[in-house]
Amino acid sequence: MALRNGIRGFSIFSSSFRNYSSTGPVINLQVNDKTGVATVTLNRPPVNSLNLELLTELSNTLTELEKNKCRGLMLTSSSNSVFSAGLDLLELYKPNLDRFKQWWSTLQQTWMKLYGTPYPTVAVINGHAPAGGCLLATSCEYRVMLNNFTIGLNETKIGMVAPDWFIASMKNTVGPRQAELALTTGNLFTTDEALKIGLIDEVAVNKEEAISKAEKFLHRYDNVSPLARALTKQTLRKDAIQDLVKKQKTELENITSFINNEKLQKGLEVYLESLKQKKKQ
Ligand code: CO8
Repeated sequence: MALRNGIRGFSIFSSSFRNYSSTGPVINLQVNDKTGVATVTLNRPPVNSLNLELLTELSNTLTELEKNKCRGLMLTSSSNSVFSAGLDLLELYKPNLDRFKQWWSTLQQTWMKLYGTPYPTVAVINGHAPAGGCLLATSCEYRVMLNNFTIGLNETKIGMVAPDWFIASMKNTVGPRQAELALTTGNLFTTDEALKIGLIDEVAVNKEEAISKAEKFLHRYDNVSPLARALTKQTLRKDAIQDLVKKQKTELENITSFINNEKLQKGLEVYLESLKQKKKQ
């Protein structure tokens, strides 16, 4: 499938999962023919939670971009208030185990692809980015965030443990000291706080400015050999990726055997209910 300039969604992938259906393409892809820069927009209202369908489309988009020699990627959201709410908690709550396994493997694959792209990547964070939303952002090489939102790995706050590769992405971004503080407290950082600890690189007042800052970052590579750049990035990031390659099956087995743990399921139920209650207030 050739890339073209213009927004399109993938329709070739199965999009009708029982109880998980969506009304349209959950990923929009726009490629600038002149620069080769792709804008990938997460489009799964209301909060871009990462369910199987969204992750499958994102993963396939990344494969397609790599095949088509993409020169840069901007990852953003179609929402005005949420970049991504992270993993879709409904995939974790009382899951169908076959689907659950497929979902978790797709999450692993998507992370490995995004973290290891040969081309430069920027997250244009135009809304809240908790947990898996923060993972997507920290998998990119650069982050521009709008004011008045929050970002962080809040897993401990909701009684979960972030997998090693979530932690690796955070460590790679803010360093071990800040990562330890951020992960153990489960803190969600405001835009200003995130800037202070290096969790984001720049702040923008609106999406237009954020895109312009992201493009400026990508232009830094105009006179850098794409191959030398890609090999250097691979060298810097390969340990975390190889670590997951080695243990992806074991991790999947472990998490599958743990997912129906009564306490975990009860905790999820309470948390999902609290999100609903918050909405009513
Ligand atoms: N998954 C599924 N549904 C969600 C999620 C989610 N992550 N987040 C929100 N929703 C739902 C809400 O329940 C609500 O549903 P409904 O319309 O049916 O009532 C709808 O989306 C809209 O949500 P809000 O009203 O809360 O939207 P706001 O715009 O007010 O707020 C926020 C947006 C700030 C993103 C807020 O929704 C929020 O805080 N969400 C939860 C974020 C979160 O804690 N995510 C953690 C996910 S877990 C993860 O990513 C990593 C786990 C790794 C370990 C796994 C080991 C097992």
